[in-house]
Amino acid sequence: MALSALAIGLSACNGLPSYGSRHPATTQGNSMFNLWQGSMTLGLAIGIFVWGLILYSVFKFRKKGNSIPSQTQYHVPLEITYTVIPILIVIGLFYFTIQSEHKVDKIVPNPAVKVTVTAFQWGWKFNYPKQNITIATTNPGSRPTLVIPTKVPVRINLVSSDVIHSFYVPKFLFKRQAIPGVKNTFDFNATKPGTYLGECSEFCGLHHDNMLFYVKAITPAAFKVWLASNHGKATA
Ligand SMILES: [Cu+2]
Repeated sequence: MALSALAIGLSACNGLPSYGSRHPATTQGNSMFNLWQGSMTLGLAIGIFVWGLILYSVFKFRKKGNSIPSQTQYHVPLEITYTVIPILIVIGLFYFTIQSEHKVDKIVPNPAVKVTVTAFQWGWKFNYPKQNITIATTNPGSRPTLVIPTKVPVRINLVSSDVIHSFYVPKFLFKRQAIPGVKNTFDFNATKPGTYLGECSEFCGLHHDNMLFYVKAITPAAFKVWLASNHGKATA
């Protein structure tokens, strides 16, 4: 527990390797990224310890003759120790996972902008109801852009108009299903300006692979200008 707390606590200051993960572009993604770094570091530390013990035993206790070596089974304190330690590790990992999950699923009362994202066969529609802006896939394979401000919370209400799709932005380390008849709500805070590729990650029919889109994060000031110049527009 102390070890997992240490590993996951350490990862918050980002001195640990990424272990093959993308570096996320949202605060919610950062929380998952830190959990991943901490869990991987802890797993690696335990792995090294166990491999060390195995190698030590292999060399130290090689067959040295025909006498039966000392028998150490039913060593109760040892058995209790190696039952309790893994339980504490699992409790530690569970605790940090729940914490991260709460951060990712947290809905703020007043998001800076609300967007209704509709997935359909085979494309996306991004609607900003308050500003009356709609951006959607027009011809098959065109990639609409979801424009969002950085730093502030963005609310997404995700729906589907036909079958199950999945909203996936790899750089956000985030994926959520769009289910007909269900509204899935989540927030994200983009940390820096950039354009990130998004995709549908639920096989939803023949042209599933056409369901690509972009998320473009711009500064709040630039976003204000963008909203004003696109007010009332429906574009592709
Ligand atoms: Cu789809």
